[in-house]
Amino acid sequence: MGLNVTEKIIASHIVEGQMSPGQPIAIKIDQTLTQDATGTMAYLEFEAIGIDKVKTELSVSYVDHNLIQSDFRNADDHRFLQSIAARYGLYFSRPGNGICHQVHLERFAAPGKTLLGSDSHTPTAGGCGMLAIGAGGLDVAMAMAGQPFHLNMPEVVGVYLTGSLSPWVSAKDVILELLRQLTVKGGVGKVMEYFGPGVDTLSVTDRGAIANLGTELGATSTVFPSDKVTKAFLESQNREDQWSELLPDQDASYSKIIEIDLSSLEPMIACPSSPDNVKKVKEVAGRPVSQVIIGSCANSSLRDIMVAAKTLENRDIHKEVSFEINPGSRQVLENADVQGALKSLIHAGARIHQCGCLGCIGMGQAPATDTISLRTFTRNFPGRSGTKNDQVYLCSPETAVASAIKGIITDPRDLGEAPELELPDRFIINDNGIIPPTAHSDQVEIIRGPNIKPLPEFDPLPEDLTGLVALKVGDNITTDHIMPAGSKILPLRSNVPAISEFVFSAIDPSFPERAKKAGSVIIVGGENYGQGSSREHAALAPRYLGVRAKLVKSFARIHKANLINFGIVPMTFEDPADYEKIDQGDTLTIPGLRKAILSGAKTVTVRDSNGNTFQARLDLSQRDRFILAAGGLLNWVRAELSKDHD
Ligand code: MIC
Ligand code: SF4
Repeated sequence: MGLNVTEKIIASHIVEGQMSPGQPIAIKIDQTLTQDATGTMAYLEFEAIGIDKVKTELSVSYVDHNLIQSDFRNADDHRFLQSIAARYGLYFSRPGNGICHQVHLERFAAPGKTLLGSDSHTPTAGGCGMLAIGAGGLDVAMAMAGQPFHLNMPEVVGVYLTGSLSPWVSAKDVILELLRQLTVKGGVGKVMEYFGPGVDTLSVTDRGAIANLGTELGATSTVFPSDKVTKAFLESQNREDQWSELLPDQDASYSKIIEIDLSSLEPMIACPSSPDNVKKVKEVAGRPVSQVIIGSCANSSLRDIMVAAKTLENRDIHKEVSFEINPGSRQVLENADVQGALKSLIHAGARIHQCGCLGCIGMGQAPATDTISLRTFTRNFPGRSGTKNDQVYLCSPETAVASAIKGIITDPRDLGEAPELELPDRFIINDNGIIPPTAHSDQVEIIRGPNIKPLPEFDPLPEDLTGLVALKVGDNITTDHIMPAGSKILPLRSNVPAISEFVFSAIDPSFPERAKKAGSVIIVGGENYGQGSSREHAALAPRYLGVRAKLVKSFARIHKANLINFGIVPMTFEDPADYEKIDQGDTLTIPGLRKAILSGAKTVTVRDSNGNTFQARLDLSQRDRFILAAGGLLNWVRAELSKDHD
């Protein structure tokens, strides 16, 4: 039987296991990327593995998240990352050069390759026909050390596109419609693969925007074919030599097919405070807005900036609105300038910021109290913007600019005729923001600032586990709840003791103190626990505070992998109704947990302090079990390496 594109890429990279959905497999990783907020930890881990040089075809370290330098800490991290890149043979994308996913698509993405990135939106590169997956920093460190990436073989869902988008409707509306249909849990364990005649009508950056938000479906990745459109994109980037065709076989099959007629779509918007709370723009039109931002790895390509600039020719921004542009990369900014976009944006009253994540991760741009902020971003989880009780809506650049003009949420079709966009066949390319690997890397000295603390050491899993339920939470808890970001907390990413003081601070600021006092903690949660970011600090910092296990209804993929990497046992309720029996403050005991894990047991018996007993599932591969018993991946790898030397 024929293969789809995802299966073709996996088949050419598989080193362990069989391509049957749900089964553990391991794949070779060709490229890696890190960004600064996850990167400092990933490189500390890479150093701890003790390899002399990265072993991938290409590894890039980007600085795009922690751009505010309100003291020495972020600037020190940037210098550390630059020296690490020079020392270990990586490309280094300098602060201000752009958001990792936008720059990677422009300069490095290549059809048929695999990419592992320590950022959950790494699948953006799937717009260029590659299999790009987000993971925790430690998994990326292992990939840089030449180790394969372990995952469960995903199901491949086909999204069959027909027709073409109407004026004022764009790629963001396609993925918002899918989020409406499937929700933030709809893609767990799946790769979303797009095919059909409608695909030809989408540019690579349109495809990138769709692949980017596939992460919000919980999907492992999103994959587009590599076709004539991909070829033209690589030509425009002066990289035609990296093109190869990659199409599904005629008789390829998918586990399920979802059909979308692009012509039938209209402007969509995700309402507060989840990316799947999607409505038609016209259903919420008329609400006053105070801030509108075009940017983030979802929508900051040249096309997206040009939509705003062209729409604003001869129009002004509404006087109650702060309209802001965060260009995705310096390449976008430079080309937008040459196209005359800056003139039109500045004249209309836009605030133009540097290229980077900025307000998307709460690094500035927090909206005013009790006002609506419209953003072309990826996530509107509660409080992520930096403002308590925020009202953040996610939309396309078209809806954003129309609303900035009118001062109220506006269906862009109300503006009349859509602007004509002409994009260059060849972009102006200037890679002086990217420093390539150096020849004499072994002479490079690594520069460490005082805020960069060594990795904590963790002990192996005990025979029996007893832990206090120091926190019980509900469904769809995000990593922004577990380990918040923002300008105050992000500078602590290389200092685990300091950052751990903020674990669950948005939900319960007294959690860290209770956890430390208890010494051993089990967290109880609902469905889709740990959705969102790839940040391993959401596992590492709780582990530092004494969290040894989590018992929930279901997990999000990357968070579960991070828990295992840091020796926290992920368990799910055999009967979800048992969730109700446990209260915060109870103590849970799991006798013989270590033995059960090592013997491959699928379930364990949990006793609570009220005398109830129930079953918890251990959905783990053999490798996961060894890692958990060792107390985490680094402990396990070190032990394995020392065995090799014996
Ligand atoms: C995000 O969008 O939440 C982030 C910040 O890019 C994270 C990574 C991080 O927490 O550093 C992600 O998506 O993985
Ligand atoms: Fe940066 Fe936002 Fe994209 Fe995360 S989602 S990589 S914070 S722009």
